[in-house]
Amino acid sequence: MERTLILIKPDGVKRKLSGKIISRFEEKGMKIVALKLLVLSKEKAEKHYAVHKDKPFFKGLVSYIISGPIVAAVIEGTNCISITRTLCGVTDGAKAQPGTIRGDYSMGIEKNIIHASDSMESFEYEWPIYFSPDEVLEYSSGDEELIF
Ligand code: FUP
Repeated sequence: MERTLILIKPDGVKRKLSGKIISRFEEKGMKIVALKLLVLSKEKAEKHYAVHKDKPFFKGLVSYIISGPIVAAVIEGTNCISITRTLCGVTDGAKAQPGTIRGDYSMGIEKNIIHASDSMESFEYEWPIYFSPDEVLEYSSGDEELIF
């Protein structure tokens, strides 16, 4: 089954939206297989966003993502990478469709509430920044045939 990494960013946690956001993925049918609240180190933040290291927004992005607690989760479900991205909406909250997480909760491009891996390669690169293998669980929720 496909997996993806989501991060509820410091604005989402401080605005107390974590429960609502996690519910969206659960209600859609995805299963949480790893979950934690943490403050990211600068080194890990720079590793996560290494692909953007030459961009003008890199410094601000790193200082924002380490500015407070984040919720990290690995969620699982058929095609969950693309479905999760659809539920998040486009990067800029000002342009994201209503009904998406960013469309409903974000007004801008930096404080855009949530991160979700954009590909299998990104997921494989990102998840070990947040979890050790024994923190990512295998279990059956028992409702798979009702959802997929
Ligand atoms: P996404 O995959 O939707 O998270 O978007 P990107 O990988 O393109 O960007 C990663 C993060 O960089 C975004 F969540 C917000 C931030 N960003 C800016 O702050 N300014 C920009 O112009 C583009 C992205």
